[in-house]
Amino acid sequence: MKLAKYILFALVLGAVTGVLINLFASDYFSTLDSYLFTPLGTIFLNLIKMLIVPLVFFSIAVGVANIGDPKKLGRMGSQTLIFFLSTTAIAITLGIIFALLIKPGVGGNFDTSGLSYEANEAPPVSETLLGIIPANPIQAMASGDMLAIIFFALFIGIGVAALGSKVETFKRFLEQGNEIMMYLVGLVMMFAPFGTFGLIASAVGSQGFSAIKAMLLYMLVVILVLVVHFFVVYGSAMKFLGKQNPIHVMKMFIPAMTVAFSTSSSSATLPVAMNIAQEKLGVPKPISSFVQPLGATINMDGTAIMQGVATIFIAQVFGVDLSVQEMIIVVLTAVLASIGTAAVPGAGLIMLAMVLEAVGLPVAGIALIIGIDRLLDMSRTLVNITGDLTCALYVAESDRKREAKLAAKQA
Ligand code: DAS
Repeated sequence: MKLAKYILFALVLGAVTGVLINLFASDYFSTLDSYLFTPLGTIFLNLIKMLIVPLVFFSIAVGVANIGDPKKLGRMGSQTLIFFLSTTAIAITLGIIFALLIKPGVGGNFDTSGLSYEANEAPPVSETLLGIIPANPIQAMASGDMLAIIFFALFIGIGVAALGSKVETFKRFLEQGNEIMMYLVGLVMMFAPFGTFGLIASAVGSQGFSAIKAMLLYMLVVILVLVVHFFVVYGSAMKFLGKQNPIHVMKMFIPAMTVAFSTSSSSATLPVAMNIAQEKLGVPKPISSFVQPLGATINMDGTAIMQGVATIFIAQVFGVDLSVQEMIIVVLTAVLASIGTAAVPGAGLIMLAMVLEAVGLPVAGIALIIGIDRLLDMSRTLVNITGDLTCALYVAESDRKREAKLAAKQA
């Protein structure tokens, strides 16, 4: 927990530094950013990113090999997917409801003339889903294609489980590779306070306060829904489904939350999140290494919340009244969009274009929110990664209950 205190201190120090420079020394920001903040942040980000692909590969392959029983794997997979899709649907519905009630896009003097936003072509969801099967797994690893890496590791794990003692040495290699990766995550986390300081100072220092003022109500609605979803939906799921004390879980998870907040990247946070789940929260390795990498890639409740609020906000700014059917389309599209959202900074905005197009809203409306999106991205990534942990706690508890029942039957 000592490290968590240092990271939190670094986070606050970075934010205060960013604000002070923004207020009193903005002329020096770019120099400080180039020679101090960005280098610190980049060193930390690259150290973590260096571990993601081998960690995800080793941990999923070993996890699936240790699960062995395909029925158990199938049950775990369906529980995980049902949890992910339902919490994401709840998230976006909350976003829509709060935006309809608070009306952040009504009354503000938003100048919509001349707005333009070049939507990066988001890959169609069908392409994302088909792309899960890697034609070239080495290429998938080289390009960090997480879904393809997960699929390939799953297959390797199934093969190792099926061949059993014949491939004992290879299984030991995978287990030792996973141990080494987990150790290196702990080592890299020693640098987290410096990296967090640099990333936050750079992100806060680069924000124009005028943009924040104009979009304050929109930002407050997104943050309010993120907080409600985090404490109410995840808190209840941790307590009633994961049978864990939510306060204890959230305290233990602080280092991962701060890495998510400072990097705005679920995939960069994944190694730390898995390390905490396994070492501090007792989630069995096979479950943590299946649920969390999958979640970091396809489960993004925080992003879905932003997409729900942003869609209603843009509709209000442009004076469009969405029908109930159109809102249902928004929910379905955003759930699909969150599957296709890459676990990197700003990816949620790219998929927002897909949601807006689905209900005929002007994609140019994204230009209204892009200026302050980095600050919101930090908070929604923290929610995204916590949702994955919550699911892992639920699947672990459900597995524990099942094992206990089987043991009682055999007794
Ligand atoms: N930053 C993304 C993530 O890593 C989420 C987003 O862009 O909305 O989770």
